[in-house]
Amino acid sequence: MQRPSPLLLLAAGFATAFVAGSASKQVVEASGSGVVSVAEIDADGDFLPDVVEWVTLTDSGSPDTDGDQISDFVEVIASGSPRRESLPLPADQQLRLFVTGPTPGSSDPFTWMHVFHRIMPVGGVNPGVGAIQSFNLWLENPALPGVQIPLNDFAAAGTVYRERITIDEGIWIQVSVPLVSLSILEAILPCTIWAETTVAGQQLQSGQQLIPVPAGAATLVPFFDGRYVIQTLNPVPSLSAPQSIQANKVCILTLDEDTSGPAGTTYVVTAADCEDANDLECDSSCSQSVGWTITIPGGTELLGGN
Ligand SMILES: [Ca+2]
Ligand SMILES: [Ca+2]
Ligand SMILES: [Ca+2]
Repeated sequence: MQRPSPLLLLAAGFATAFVAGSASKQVVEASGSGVVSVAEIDADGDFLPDVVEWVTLTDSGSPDTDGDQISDFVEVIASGSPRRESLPLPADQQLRLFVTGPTPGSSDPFTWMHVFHRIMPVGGVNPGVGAIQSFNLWLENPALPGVQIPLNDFAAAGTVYRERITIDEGIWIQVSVPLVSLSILEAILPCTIWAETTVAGQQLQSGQQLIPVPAGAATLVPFFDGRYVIQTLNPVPSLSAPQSIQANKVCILTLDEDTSGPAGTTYVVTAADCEDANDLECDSSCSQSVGWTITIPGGTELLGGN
């Protein structure tokens, strides 16, 4: 019998964190916990926590980054274009998953997983939170092609639940769970964490690609016009002043599909342009990323929109 790989053991431990945490089934209402966690800090009140706006490349100081009168939350949950003016997308049952890293200088060392739903009325009737009929979470890694490692028991101590009922944009739900420390997460990179849910009969999927970069863990963010940005999971502390944050340097990458196999679809970076994102600077070494290859379980289709 083959011994399980260290990767599988690490990932199993990752899943165990959920199982162990489920014993208490502690779900904390944002307003009732008494302790404000990073998953609840939402400076601009648009329902996306500041830490999530870092990985979505939206402005945590503005509820409408691109000023097109459509809120950041609505554009992000609908896989729209929160950084570029655009027309409204159809409002429907929706799901997005994000993983964020610890904030430099914070006493909270955990990475977090955030799952957002938007639930819309069905046939003129608002089905409420009970419309969520099934929920699955799993992790995939290119080293274990075709294996879905379940992370199913979606509750842990410190879980944050937030809900907002809007007039014509549905019910918004956030469930955020503290995961492992960043160093443990980095040990199992690269990987993709997936969520699949059934809402009012519709099956929805959302995935977050996590990759190792010199600054730590990062994610691939759909940016605009089929291009992507590699963004760190958390702000990177300045080397000279650890309590301050380095400029968020981004490169906009063009990916061309290369090969497809059991481990996922492999893309080659064929162009890397510097472009401002919310006044963020581009890295002068951006062009060096041309020629990189990135393998994504399931391909880019399910990573969301722009
Ligand atoms: Ca916000
Ligand atoms: Ca915002
Ligand atoms: Ca907008």
